[in-house]
Amino acid sequence: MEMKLSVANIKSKISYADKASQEMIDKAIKENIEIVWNRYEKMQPQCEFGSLGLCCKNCNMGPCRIDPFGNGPKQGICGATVDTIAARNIARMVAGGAAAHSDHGRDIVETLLMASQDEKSAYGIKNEEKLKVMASLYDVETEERDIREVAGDVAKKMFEEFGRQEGEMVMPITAPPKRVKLWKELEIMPRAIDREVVELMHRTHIGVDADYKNIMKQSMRAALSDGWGGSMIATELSDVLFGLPDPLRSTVNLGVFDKDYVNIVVHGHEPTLSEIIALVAMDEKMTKKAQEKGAKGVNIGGICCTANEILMRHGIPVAGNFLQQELAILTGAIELMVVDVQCLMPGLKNVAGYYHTNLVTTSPKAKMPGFQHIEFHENRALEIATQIVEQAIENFPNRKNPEGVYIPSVTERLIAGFSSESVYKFLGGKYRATYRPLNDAIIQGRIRGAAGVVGCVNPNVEYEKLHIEMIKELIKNDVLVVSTGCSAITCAKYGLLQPEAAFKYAGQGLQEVCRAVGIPPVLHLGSCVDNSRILKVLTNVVAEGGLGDDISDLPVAGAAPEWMSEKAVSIGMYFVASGVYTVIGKPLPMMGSVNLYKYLTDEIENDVGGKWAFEEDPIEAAHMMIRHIDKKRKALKLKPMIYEQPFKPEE
Ligand code: SF4
Ligand code: MSK
Repeated sequence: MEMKLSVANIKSKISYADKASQEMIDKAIKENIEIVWNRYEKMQPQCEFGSLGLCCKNCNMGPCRIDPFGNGPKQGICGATVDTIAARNIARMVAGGAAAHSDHGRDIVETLLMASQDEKSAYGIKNEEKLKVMASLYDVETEERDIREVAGDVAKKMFEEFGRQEGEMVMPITAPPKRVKLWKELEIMPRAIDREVVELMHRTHIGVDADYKNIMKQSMRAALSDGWGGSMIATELSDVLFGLPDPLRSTVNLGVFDKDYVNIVVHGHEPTLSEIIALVAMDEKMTKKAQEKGAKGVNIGGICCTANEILMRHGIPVAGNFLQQELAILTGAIELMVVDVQCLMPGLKNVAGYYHTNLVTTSPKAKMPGFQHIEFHENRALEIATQIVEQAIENFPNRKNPEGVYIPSVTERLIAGFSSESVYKFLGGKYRATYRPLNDAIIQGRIRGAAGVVGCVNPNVEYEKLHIEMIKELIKNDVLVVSTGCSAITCAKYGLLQPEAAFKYAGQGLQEVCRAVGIPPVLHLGSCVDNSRILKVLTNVVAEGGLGDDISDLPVAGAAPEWMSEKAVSIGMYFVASGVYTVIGKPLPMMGSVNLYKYLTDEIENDVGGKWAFEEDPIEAAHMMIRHIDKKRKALKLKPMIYEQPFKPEE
């Protein structure tokens, strides 16, 4: 009975999903293998106190929960009100998200430092130009100096961004000057990443900050230290070490695996290991070894943001998004899945138990029961990557049921690899890199504005529907979409990252722009930390002129329709604090506090120019963004949209 109910509910959650996912979920149901959707079902009903942000366990007098409707307690044992408790809960989510992104950034700085000191390092400086831009920002001398020396000094200066005890962070001063001035006036200019996260944890300890607005103020400062700090450092230095992404073609979905090959999944977030694994897997020696074991070669497919990192720079196919990590193993064709940090489901162990798949953790920060641990050290990158690839090859003959291997023959073509720099080139034309044509297209009413649609996929909503329906509605209304993370992978699976998508789905104005420059209506800007690229694009648009002098003036909006991680809360908070109207699907877990709800969705706009909105219906959410974009267009006194009549897309 329980299983039947569960199957019906799961089916209702995946009816919109891509064919490959549907096939693999059916396989899991048929073979009675528990996956994330089953666990979600078993968890119902979920705790309402938690969902509404009314539960506190910040000290051992608690846990306490507030009863918003009945005659139950209205204060925690210490006297904390619903506003304090809900605000502290959101603040701690921001702290978790900012910490995760920024620790990723710190790892990349360490890699740069190591590359600068060790001539034999597997990592080099691929993008000297960008390193010099960073050097000039951090006051590092470059004239007549060895590039490694420069890299070493830049890395040391960037370390200060994490632990500086005096003054403010350097990276956020790259924001538009008016925005920086506002942050300083509001006292939310971040001072140092670790400091802001630590202070947020301090303030939310029992008996410290009980003023919900003051807690949100520090939440914004910590989030800004992520977006304009840790995440931006991760992006910029990944470009320095691994090269600036350039638009390229690739494919996506579980069909990227091949039953005749040794299949390795790289999953997680950091590019340091996956870059080298990709390199080793392409080595002819590895092909030979694979052939000795009866395979044709070695094949790599990525999941989550690790996938985005190696897609953006090498065009390595993407196997899937967050909710496809278990589905990949269900093919029975995965010899090894290697993970680093973030968005890794411990439940992978259960699925892998039915197959021959080796699960390998590599970060000392992320060990998991049932996973083999092969610790990754950047100074032995090649050796460790080789060990992992060889282990996968050795595992090829161990497929439990070679006849039962099933890989859905579903793939989709895509174009990825956009960056704030390549948007310059593309939209600016080949001869003069500038944002002028993009600004002009907005000013003239060909493009209505731009939207960043980013973030996770979540079993608590209809899988992928919210992303796709929202994005189609936006581009139909001439809104250019930029995307990152699992949202971008989702767009790829539905063909939205192909130039032809403009002719199928975009309004006439956007379609004309896409046709003129040969871009898709949705631009893949990279991984979760690469949301910092969106901040750069917005800054460049402001700098180009004609659309106001701050990010909050621009006809733009942001969204994370299926968000689930704490990182998404930090991302949302730094976009809001940067002046962006940000719509998420399910509300933040704080709806039990009317005051906090009012502040985050309304009053905060008076402070920072951006605000939150919650809307699960993707079409309505898209129209909320469009209405906001139109409001900004009106305030800028821009011309009406050129094509006012509803446009019939080409067949
Ligand atoms: Fe309860 Fe206050 Fe302790 Fe939270 S901090 S658990 S509200 S006593
Ligand atoms: S991987 S944080 S599920 S986007 Fe960056 Fe995807 Fe969300 Fe993880």
